[in-house]
Amino acid sequence: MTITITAFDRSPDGGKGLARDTRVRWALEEAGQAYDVRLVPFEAMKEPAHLALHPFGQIPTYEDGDLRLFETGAIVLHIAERHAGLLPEDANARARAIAWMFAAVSTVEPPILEMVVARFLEGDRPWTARRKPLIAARIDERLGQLSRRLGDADWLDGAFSAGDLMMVSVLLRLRMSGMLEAHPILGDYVARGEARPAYRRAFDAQLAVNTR
Ligand code: GTB
Repeated sequence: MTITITAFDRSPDGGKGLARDTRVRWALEEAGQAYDVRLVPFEAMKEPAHLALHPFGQIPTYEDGDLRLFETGAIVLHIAERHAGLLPEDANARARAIAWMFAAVSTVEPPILEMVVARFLEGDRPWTARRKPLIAARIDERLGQLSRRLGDADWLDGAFSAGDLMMVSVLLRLRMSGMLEAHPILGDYVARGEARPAYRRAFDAQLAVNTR
């Protein structure tokens, strides 16, 4: 049975790899799993067939035999639990790697998403100009904390894990903003993630779709 994921028919980022199917592609590449991709036009994401897979009408989704999953973190965790290479064998180290996955999406990413909303959805609202510096400060505080924890290590807790995959993916959303430049430790960390052959394969695959 081949794994099938969904992705934007055409990502709004034009192939910069920021849509979340890249995270799932990356996990599948790290795990050495072949997969198919079903491309979903935006309107189709809101129709019953896709809503049956994803209650919020979004991508990515994941199908493997009888299993249908949504939520990127849950999908990456599922892949990591079933295949070697993304979670340590040791139970405590495994729990810590999973904690970093949650930290990526529930502690580091939320202020980054607030900035996305302020810039792209509320850019014309009267409060946005005053709000943006507040959000930027919240992002920067998280980056400082993360940078201090990472220090001179290559990865967040020992060997590369699904926690790093999720954290690097979240930080990549900041690249265009220039906010990573004040945190060279994190810039180098993101570069290490991007240099992984599995990431390159995932990135190139989504780029091919979005530049066809
Ligand atoms: N919590 C869910 C998860 O982690 O899976 C969030 C999924 C999600 O936000 N999906 C987005 C989506 O389907 C695509 S990835 N949006 C359509 C909709 O909600 O109607 C988020 C995303 C979109 C675009 C860019 N970009 O253009 O740079 C980056 C990230």
